[in-house]
Amino acid sequence: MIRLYGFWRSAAAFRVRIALNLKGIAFAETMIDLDAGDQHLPDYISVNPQAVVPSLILEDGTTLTQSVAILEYLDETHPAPALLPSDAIGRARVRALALIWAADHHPLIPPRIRAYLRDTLGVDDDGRTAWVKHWFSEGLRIGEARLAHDPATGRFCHGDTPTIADLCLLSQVMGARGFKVDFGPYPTINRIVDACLEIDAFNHALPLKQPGAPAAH
Ligand SMILES: N[C@@H](CCC(=O)N[C@@H](CS)C(=O)NCC(=O)O)C(=O)O
Repeated sequence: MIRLYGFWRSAAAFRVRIALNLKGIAFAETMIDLDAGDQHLPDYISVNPQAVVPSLILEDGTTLTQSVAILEYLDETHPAPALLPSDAIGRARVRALALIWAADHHPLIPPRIRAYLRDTLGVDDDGRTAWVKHWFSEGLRIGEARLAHDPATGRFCHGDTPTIADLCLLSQVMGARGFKVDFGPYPTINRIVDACLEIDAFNHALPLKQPGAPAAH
């Protein structure tokens, strides 16, 4: 069976979990405790030398890394339901939206970044929280501006079926909620998130529903 290396709180693993669920692909998940630093243990480094989750181990033993590359692989090998539009312009729009969150904003907030702010730059708790909330809010502000008045936006980020843009949006939104970011200014995003969470594949993949998550948040 396919094995996902993830962590309950990991935004990048969350994206992959949603895609596996949407496509009905059976998988087992091994949780790498990022709070305990288990991503740096030799056993995991031998899986993913970058010391991050997710990693996806295919049935033939091939290891895939980088969540967006994994999403594209899953979409190519399991085409239904499609997570990318059938037209090139649509695919470019969806990838551009996905990369706002997965490439421009998520990389500013993971544990290794916060550890560097604390240990090397001496940024205190309040400063690190302000940093994280700022970059979450920026990703949401830019996403809202891109989505709100674009006729290509539908029930979801692109049209009326979920795409990889929605997976990347949801992963940022759940992290931002954890940091109590104000969602008032983002009505289009709130509407899309509600639509996603009506789908079991999204719901069952939620960070707080994974083993190891705190019972109440
Ligand atoms: N671009 C990578 C990001 C991977 C990443 O940063 N994962 C985080 C969890 S969401 C992680 O494992 N962080 C460990 C650390 O920062 O030490 C992807 O999309 O897969």
